[in-house]
Amino acid sequence: MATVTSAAVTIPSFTGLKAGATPSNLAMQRVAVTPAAPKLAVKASLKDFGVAVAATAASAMLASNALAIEITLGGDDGSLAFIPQNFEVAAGEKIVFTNNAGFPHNIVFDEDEIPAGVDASKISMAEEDLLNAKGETYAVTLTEKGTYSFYCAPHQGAGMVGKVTVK
Ligand SMILES: [Cu+2]
Repeated sequence: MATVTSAAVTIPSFTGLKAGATPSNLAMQRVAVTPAAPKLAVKASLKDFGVAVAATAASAMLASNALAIEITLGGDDGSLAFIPQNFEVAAGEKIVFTNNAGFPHNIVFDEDEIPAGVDASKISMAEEDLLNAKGETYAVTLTEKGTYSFYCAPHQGAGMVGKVTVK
């Protein structure tokens, strides 16, 4: 567990991506169980293991070719929000939304605020589908560059909206 976690969270740090991203489905499932761990683990692993671990993680990343960023649904303070609310990803990078607090949540892309030619229904959860338990995830990969707005259907009125820029 410790080995997988430190390797997983070292990768985004090494590549300059945001803390919380992980390289594989396996690692993502483990991270989802402990959503508070990644940022701390990134600092600790780099400090403790330094360049050797980063180099190993980079090799694993190239082999798996699966970057990912994790977005938390609902703050520990009870806030109804995507955390972070605004973020950037590379085209083709997996975005994993992880249920944390204040659920049920879901992720619906606004058909009027996504790049032309992108089908909102193919990247969104259905409005009636909900993440009902802590640690549940919804993953989406965006390949068209541009800005995408999305919201949580149950909490849109409470301001649970977000924006991702695909570069
Ligand atoms: Cu919500």
